[in-house]
Amino acid sequence: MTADDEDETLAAARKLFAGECDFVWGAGAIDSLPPQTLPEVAFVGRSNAGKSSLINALTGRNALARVSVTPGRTREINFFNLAERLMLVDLPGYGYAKASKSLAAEWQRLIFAYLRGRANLRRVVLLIDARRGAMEIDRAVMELLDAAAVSYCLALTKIDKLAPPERAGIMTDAAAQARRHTAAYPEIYATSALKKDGLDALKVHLAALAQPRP
Ligand SMILES: Nc1nc2c(ncn2[C@@H]2O[C@H](COP(=O)(O)OP(=O)(O)OP(=O)(O)O)[C@@H](O)[C@H]2O)c(=O)[nH]1
Ligand SMILES: [Mg+2]
Repeated sequence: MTADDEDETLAAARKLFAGECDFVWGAGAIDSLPPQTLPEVAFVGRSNAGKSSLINALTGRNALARVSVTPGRTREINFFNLAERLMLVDLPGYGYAKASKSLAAEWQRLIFAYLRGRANLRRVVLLIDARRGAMEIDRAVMELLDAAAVSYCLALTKIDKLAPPERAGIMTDAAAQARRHTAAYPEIYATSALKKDGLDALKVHLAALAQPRP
């Protein structure tokens, strides 16, 4: 790509994410998912990893997806229609220790069923809290995605909480994780929803999956 092409790609991606974005559906069970009308991108990760915050930051909204200091905020699979071109999907977090065992198991079943069975799911953004790195349950999700041949990219979140040298280390670790998994993209996105860092690269990655403009 020439520099001009790159500028154009970035401008188009920014424009897409600055467009209309509306909540269209919340599904609490696998049999209540909306029809598959648009390519979908799902934000997946441990409870409190920053999924809802990242969706808000990407779309420039403060309160599109509900964010909370209490983990376990997002309880349904929420669908946001971005400009009639891409569906952004906010999933409940997994690994929420304080949820009752049965509720945690139920959420996990719902999340895993969605990830395994959604034909128009084009990409998963697997969020990893940069302070914690990938944990056992993240690796289990990566294996599930590998097995289901759902391609995904890793996005580190809350990088504002780390000093630059620590960031470099966690990026190297994440890249090593990605290399070990067949369905993972090698590129790692380092983001801060708080400081609005690292959003452009992710917008470009996701905009490439959107339905072409009518
Ligand atoms: N410092 C900092 N805090 C963040 C960032 N992104 C999210 N947070 C905080 O992390 C907490 C969890 O954010 P959410 O976006 O609700 O996380 P989630 O992954 O959607 O959580 P669940 O829906 O419970 O699974 C909130 O207190 C956010 O304010 C970030 O980039 N930097
Ligand atoms: Mg959430």
